[in-house]
Amino acid sequence: MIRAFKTNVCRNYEILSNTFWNYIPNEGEHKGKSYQIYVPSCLEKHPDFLNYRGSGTFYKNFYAGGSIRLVFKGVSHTAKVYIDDQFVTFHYNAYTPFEVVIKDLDEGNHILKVEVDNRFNSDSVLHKENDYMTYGGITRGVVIERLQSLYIRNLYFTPVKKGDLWTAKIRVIVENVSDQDILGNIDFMLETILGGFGSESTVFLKNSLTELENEFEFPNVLPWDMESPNLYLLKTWIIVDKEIHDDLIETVGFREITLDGNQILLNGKRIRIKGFNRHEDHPEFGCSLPYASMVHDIEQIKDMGANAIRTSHYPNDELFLDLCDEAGILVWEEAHARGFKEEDMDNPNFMPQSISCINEMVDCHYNHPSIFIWGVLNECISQKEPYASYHKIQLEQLQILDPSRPNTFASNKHYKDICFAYPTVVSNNMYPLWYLPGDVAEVLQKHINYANDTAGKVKPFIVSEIGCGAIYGYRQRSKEKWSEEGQADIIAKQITPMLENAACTGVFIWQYCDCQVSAGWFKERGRLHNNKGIVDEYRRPKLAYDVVKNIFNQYGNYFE
Ligand code: ADA
Repeated sequence: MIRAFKTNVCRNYEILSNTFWNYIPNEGEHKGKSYQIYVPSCLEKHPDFLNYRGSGTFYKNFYAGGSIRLVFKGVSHTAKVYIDDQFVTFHYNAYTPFEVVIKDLDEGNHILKVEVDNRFNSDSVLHKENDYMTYGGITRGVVIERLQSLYIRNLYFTPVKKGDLWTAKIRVIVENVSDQDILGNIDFMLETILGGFGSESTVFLKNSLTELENEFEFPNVLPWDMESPNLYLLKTWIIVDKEIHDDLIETVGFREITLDGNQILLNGKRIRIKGFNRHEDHPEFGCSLPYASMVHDIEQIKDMGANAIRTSHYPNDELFLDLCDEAGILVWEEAHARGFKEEDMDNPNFMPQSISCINEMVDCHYNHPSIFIWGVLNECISQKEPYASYHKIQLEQLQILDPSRPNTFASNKHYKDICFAYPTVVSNNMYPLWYLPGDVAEVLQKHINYANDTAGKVKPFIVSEIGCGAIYGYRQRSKEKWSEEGQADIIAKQITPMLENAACTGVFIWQYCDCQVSAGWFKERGRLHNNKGIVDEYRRPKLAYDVVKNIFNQYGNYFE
């Protein structure tokens, strides 16, 4: 399963994942041995590769011919792809999709070979020892598509609210993979099927360009919001000589995110964030969670009364974003970066790798109505130059790629941050009563005041992290540190002031579930886990679960 809905009816495609691939490791005691490894999965969940850090090669046979497009939703973390031993593409970063088009392939059997490397070294800035686990392997789905001479490469849908009327800007990118110039003879047809209540609007466009952009009116649609996440299928076809040549389908929702002073508005109403940070991590599946497990996460998160998820600290599997679209959960999607120090940001690969991640994230996830804000650079060096200017560049890049959504970065530089002028929303990670003492309400107000003074004008303010740890099953009525009672007590004191302060848009609890951390973090983290989950890594609720549920349910999704 690649997406939660069918993306093509006409285009011929085959899902190459959801089955076993041959795998040969290049390192360690099993070097050179041949394995059958399920794709998608994390290598470390196989009994022979528990702590594997190295390279290895995956093989898969396929039958095809003509022009094909290979799409990888996620390979962790560096991939070199070959077809019949011919190099076809390279990609770095586990958490963003990539694709390659191969023309004029002979009709017949072929071998797809993917060299996968999960080692940490100076070439890899984004993946390093960190407070979460970088796994190895082909961790998300793989698809092969057979293309005709023209195909729809992408589709971008931007809803706009004009009073009571919804319009949408629709941009379609078409590529010609043939040698012939056939651009003058194409009819594009955009058909929007307004599923659910039978209304339909069809627009015919003649165009000779490979990129087409237009704004359309949709008079009878229902909006997407947290309470009623109405989704529609946007179907796009290319018609050549009156025949359907290619198609692409996306789910879309009509909703608008705007900013007004310190307020974030969804369809004109001021939202209150009751959110969770979530790592894609599970003791049995690593970062390669099966669909049912993602569904369960969303059910628990909603059960606790939450309405938002921050994809800390990297772009998520699109299946999870599809589920958020369906569940009406607001998503802060974040480019890949956590806690970079000066030496990381000095690495010449830092900006190119970060910008690629931003570009791929926005390009591939643009249409998800659930994504209400883009984020970059969690807890990096934002208190001095030249690192501050890297924040500026990355936030500007988000603004260029998608002016329809706010953007932000999560700062922990507290009263020294010099970057608050750059994002459209200011966000702070803070851990009063855990890492630092202090009255929570006062600490919050001090942060807001500092942001308002330094950003030059008032912007919305989000608490992007707050939380405290507990080891599941460790119970002490004295509320000692690491006990479930202790966590339940502190979390109540932490989140209530965040929800009470009208200058604060809301809070993302750190974190939804306990997650494994990489070996280099052993000294910092008991059990090799970050234990601040409100549920443990198996999703067993700690005592704090009902405390959070009770508090979140006292506050609505919107400010009155
Ligand atoms: C930071 C960081 C998280 C996590 C957290 C913690 O704020 O952004 O990734 O490391 O602290 O548990 O201390």
